[in-house]
Amino acid sequence: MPDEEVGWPRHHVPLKPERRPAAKGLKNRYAANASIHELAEEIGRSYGFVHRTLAVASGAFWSRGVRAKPLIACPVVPNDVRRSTTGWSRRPDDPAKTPKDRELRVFIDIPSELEAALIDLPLPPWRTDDSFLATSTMERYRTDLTAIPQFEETTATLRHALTREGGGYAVLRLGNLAKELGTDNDRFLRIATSFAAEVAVPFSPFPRWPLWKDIGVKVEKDPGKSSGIGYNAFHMDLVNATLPPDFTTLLCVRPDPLGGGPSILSDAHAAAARLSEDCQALLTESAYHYGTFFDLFGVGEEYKPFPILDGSNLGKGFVRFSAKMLERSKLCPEHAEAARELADELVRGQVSFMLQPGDYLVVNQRRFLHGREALHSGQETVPVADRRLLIQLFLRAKADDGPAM
Ligand SMILES: O=C(O)CCC(=O)C(=O)O
Ligand SMILES: [Fe+2]
Repeated sequence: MPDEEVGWPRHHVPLKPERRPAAKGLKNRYAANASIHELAEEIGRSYGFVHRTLAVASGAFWSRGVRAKPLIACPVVPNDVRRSTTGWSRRPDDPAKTPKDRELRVFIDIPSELEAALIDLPLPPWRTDDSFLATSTMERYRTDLTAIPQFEETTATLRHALTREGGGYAVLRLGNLAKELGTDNDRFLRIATSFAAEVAVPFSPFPRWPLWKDIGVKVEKDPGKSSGIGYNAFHMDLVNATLPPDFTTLLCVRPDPLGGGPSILSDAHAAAARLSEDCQALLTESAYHYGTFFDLFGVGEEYKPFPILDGSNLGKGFVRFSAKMLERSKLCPEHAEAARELADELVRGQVSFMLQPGDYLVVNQRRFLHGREALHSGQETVPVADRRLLIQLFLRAKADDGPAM
């Protein structure tokens, strides 16, 4: 493999400042075990280009087997890799791209022809059935949307990004639709819901809440929790349920106007695989707990205590973890230490990017854990109506999708 052993550049020309965030993103993906070939395919550039960029960005390479250890945590890439540099991404309908290129994309643009058709599409309101999107709505949306050219290709790209080997998250860029229709417009939300429904079945675990739940900014809340202003550490949503949502999805209505709060993602299985066997063994013990469980629907029972790793199914299934337990749950010292090592590995392998208005982040909770860097200081000076706002929707895998998804 050409990317197994790579030379150590001794002298290098510093990267131009505008290239640095993108280069850091590549470096993080490489650290998270993506190969140079995969990275080249994802961003639509050559192997040599990625190789040179990584060489200049890190000054060194490690062979894939040993490189985890020398990595320095790179907590923030302040800008979205693809948005911050022009020429790094090509649209999915770019005829110059091969089908393979198209399928390896994590940031997925909506082809302009599809965008135009969606803006005019009169999708009907949805119905729910016991907190799940009704089958009749799923079928109706599917019929209306699959009639539009490029819809099926785009949703296939999305599903592939979420389930391919090493994959597990994607950002569908609905920004133009959001600008055109407005994010508080029912039709915009129906379009987002129809994309979600092509991945899995939308549902709300909170019986009295609507399908989409607001995540705003509350200065008075525990800063490390949802809608708090601080660092929201790596976690899976509803970690203490026997059946957490298979996917968690976050649609950005407004980023932090002060410029903070990049999203962070990390491959949970890759992080666990870098731990020692002793540490992994501790994580397979039912010694962990986090949070409360109250009035939830469609996510099974409360799970307490739970193992972080499924010992009978290592490398698959949920890595049932929230780094928030390190500060908020009482754990015995050796189990706490193993959990801390996992949290460190997640940070070492993380990618980060800033969600822009209309960006729709979809995370396969069986593969990746998510979180968010702190918002910028000074949130109390921002009027509530101008603060960062995401809306969240959970998805349950369709029965025929199998456990590996
Ligand atoms: O604010 C974010 O970007 C993530 C929020 C989150 O993960 C949560 O509320 O569970
Ligand atoms: Fe979350």
